[in-house]
Amino acid sequence: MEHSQALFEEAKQYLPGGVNSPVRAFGSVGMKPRFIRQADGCRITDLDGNTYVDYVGSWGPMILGHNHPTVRQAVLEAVSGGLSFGAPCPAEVDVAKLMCQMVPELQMVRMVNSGTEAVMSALRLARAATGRHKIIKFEGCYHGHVDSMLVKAGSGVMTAGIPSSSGVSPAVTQDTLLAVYNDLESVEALFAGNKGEVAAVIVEPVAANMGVVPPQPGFLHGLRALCDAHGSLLIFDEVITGFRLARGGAQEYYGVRADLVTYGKIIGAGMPVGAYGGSRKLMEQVAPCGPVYQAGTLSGNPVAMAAGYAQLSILQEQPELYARLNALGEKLASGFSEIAPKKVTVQRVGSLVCPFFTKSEVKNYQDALKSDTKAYAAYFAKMLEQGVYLAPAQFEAMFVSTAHTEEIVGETVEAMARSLL
Ligand code: KE4
Repeated sequence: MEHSQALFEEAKQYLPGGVNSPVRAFGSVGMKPRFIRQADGCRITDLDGNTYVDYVGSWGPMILGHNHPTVRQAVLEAVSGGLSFGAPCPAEVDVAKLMCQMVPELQMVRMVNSGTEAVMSALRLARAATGRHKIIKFEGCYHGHVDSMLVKAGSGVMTAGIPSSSGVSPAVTQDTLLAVYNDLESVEALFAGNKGEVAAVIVEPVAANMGVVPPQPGFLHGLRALCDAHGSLLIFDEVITGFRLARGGAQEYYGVRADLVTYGKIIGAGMPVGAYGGSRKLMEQVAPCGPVYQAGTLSGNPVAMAAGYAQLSILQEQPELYARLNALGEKLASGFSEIAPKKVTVQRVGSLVCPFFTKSEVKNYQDALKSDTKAYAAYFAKMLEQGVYLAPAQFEAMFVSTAHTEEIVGETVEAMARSLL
């Protein structure tokens, strides 16, 4: 581990915390990060030659596993034609069209370069479309580092224990209203207290940034009804759930229609891609056909589009992969539940799994905060020692891929049992 350690010291000279995204620094588990040299299938290898079964999967994009031959080939072919044109290219139309085929509710999308950019743009469009300013979000949900969303956000913000980031102007967050996940009454109260002012409700249809917190029955349908009743838009942030829960994402999985959806991760297959989309009526308000300005030098980049198209095409052509993915998720979660002591509550939706180190069900941010993050850190360290690479933070998800096998998941459960001894 000396190579990673040495490089981490050097990295800290040039990169804040030695990383380009906070959660990677292993701060929450009190360890030093492994620098990864390569990845293949469900495994990653660090600079010191240690190989791990990977349940981070680059935080979601690697649904087919790392270095998938079809995705790799598509990228190599695209690269030979040039990296970026700053002009329309066929690949971006291919991806947009395929996304709209896979998600029936989607009529039009705009490509951007990250989930954060997708959220930022969707919020702007929602405000323009409704002429309203206020946004309802949920404690513990993470929507990227958009200023107005860094209020009681999940993921790295929650891990760092900073309820919201410094440097965010109060003028920006004054229009952000906070509700409690899985609590429709808290949403109703905000609507009642801000009549005619709420542009949109933005929600992770499965909250996967405070660990994995499923929507309670009726919660998402209830949000749909409240938005309809108050003339507000419903935004599903599907940066994690999009094309993971089903080809049609959470809208298909739960049978609830959102007005706008944000995407990231899987649609880039590991390359920097985000997108937002919805009805043609809404999306045609975006420049250049409408007054909502949004732009990006590398948006729709031909190489990134080639990667995303290759991965999405496999998911579109082989829907049976979802049954396999979800069965692996079930095996992992049920296996862990069987061995987990009373102090661990395992929660799962599809191929998203999270062992919470707390004894009761986690339905919202306050429940999640009861987790014993020190116990999680000890579990993380023991799993890493056994060659299993997990999210270095309690408030994240385990991501299963189609490159994991029944056997590998079984071995992971055995490693979990040993880690809890
Ligand atoms: P990016 O800007 O990181 O591409 O996407 C932001 C984002 C938006 N919405 C949801 C639901 C997300 O989960 C994310 C990003 N997810 C985290 C993992 N919890 C990214 C990992 C990181 O921050 O390093």
